[in-house]
Amino acid sequence: MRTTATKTVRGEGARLAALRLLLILAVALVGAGLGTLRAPARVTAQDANTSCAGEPIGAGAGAEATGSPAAGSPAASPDAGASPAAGGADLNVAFLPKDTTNPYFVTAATGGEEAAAEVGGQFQQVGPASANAAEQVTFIQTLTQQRVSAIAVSANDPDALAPALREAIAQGIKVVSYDSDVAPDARQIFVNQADSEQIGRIQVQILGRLLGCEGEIAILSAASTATNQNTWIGFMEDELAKPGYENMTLVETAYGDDDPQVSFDRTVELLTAYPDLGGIISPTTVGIAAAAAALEQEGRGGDVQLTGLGTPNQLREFVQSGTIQQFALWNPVDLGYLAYQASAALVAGTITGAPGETFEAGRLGSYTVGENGQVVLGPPFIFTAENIDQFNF
Ligand code: RAM
Repeated sequence: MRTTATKTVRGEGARLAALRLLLILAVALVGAGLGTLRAPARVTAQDANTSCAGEPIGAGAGAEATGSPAAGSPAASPDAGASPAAGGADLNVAFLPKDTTNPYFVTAATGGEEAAAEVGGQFQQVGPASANAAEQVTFIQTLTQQRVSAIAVSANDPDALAPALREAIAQGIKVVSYDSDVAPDARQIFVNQADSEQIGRIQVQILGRLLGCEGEIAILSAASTATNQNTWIGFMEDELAKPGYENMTLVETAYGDDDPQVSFDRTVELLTAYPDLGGIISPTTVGIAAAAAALEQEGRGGDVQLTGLGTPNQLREFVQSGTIQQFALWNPVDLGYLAYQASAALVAGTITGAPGETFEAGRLGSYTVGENGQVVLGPPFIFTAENIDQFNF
């Protein structure tokens, strides 16, 4: 019995050892497979944190690009540094996003609501159902007639909205632009999600690394008049002009109008027009999600590299399937929260929009108004397969 038992134990031991070996081999093979999936064939031995121009990725404007975009669904702290003077019946802030159906703005609105609850103000979000500047003008006029205390607007066009916003200011309404700026004399504060230069450059830096600094690339943007995307594209082109990008060529900038179907169609058209296309940058959460779906439908996921700006919730499936390896963003909840806090501070008279002024933005802490009335939320964050599951927005 003992012998048998010993044999059995030995036999099990051998089987276990064999299983362990198989497991190690399997892990190694899966690891190698994942490595292939995550690192496309064209990637060179380049340092993963260095751009094609030999600079640290995300560098510039004095901010680290790897800071966390904070909690996915931050819980409001009941006594988190509210601005008491700003609350009350007089504080009625209206958010006017590019469009109200875009999940990015729906998420940002939750931050606005959170701040409103903290400071005791009212919150409403109104706007067009699709990204449309003319319709935004009509909403501005209506809000002006309603005499809201502040309008926080993300502009589909910096100039088309300006006359109506100037009229609102003339009537004593405070105007904050957030996400996408308007002409500087048509608002008091611009709440920028991150440094525009850094946002623009980081997307080229990511794609350059994925492509080993060579190949044809295209940009799939939002509306052709969108202030934020056009500013970022300017910095993308500047980045591409640096030494190190000689073998990367921007073949076209297409516009999907922040419309999922139009963005999808533009992506398919790009694939047809440029059979050798190596990568696409889509600096819009709507565009990048639609482009990822189009790449997968066309069987080009993982073959044509895709990066840009997106929300973790919209891109999770595409990161899991390997169509997207890296993309950037900030926390839209915090953006909405900060836009509301800045509006409240303007209404309270704590700030006027002059450079150097400071105000308390609840759980986000203290902010200083910079040049040109700009308040910057924080650095952009790079999402990857490794960290995406930590975020829920
Ligand atoms: C879209 C909008 C928005 C932009 C994000 C990244 O949701 O165009 O303005 O900031 O993408």
